Amino acid sequence: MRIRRIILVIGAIFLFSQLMPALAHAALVRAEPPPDAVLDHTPTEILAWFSSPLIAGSRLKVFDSQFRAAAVGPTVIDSADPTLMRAPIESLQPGRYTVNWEATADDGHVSLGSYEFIVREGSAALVWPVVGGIVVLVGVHICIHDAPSFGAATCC
Ligand SMILES: [Cu+2]
Repeated sequence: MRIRRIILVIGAIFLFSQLMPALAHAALVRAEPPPDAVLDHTPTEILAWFSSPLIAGSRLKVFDSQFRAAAVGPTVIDSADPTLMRAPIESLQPGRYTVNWEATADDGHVSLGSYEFIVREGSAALVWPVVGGIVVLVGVHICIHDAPSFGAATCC
């Protein structure tokens, strides 16, 4: 009975030691924008958190539905949280986007993955014409109101 127990313990230690390197690989834990998110506004930055600390070589890339690369700034590993990598991104048109991540864990092993998010048609494109319309209306109002007292020369 004692020998059998010792064999079991050794077996468990062996199994655990085999699993350890696999645990060190970096897996995506969460991201901002999150996978499958539907956004009203274009994101300004892609953030991705992993299950283990990352080292240089880790990177984020973003592609549109036509597989064209979106303008993404250099990927950096967050100085306060080494499990977080982040990359600034230029304004995105409405559409479906794929984030490809390549995570180099601190054991040197590389893992890859991707997820999608959607930038919804609308908000940014709708807000500006409305704001422009208000500005034009206010301008016209001031012109008409001020015209009699300041004379035609001050009117736009
Ligand atoms: Cu590894």
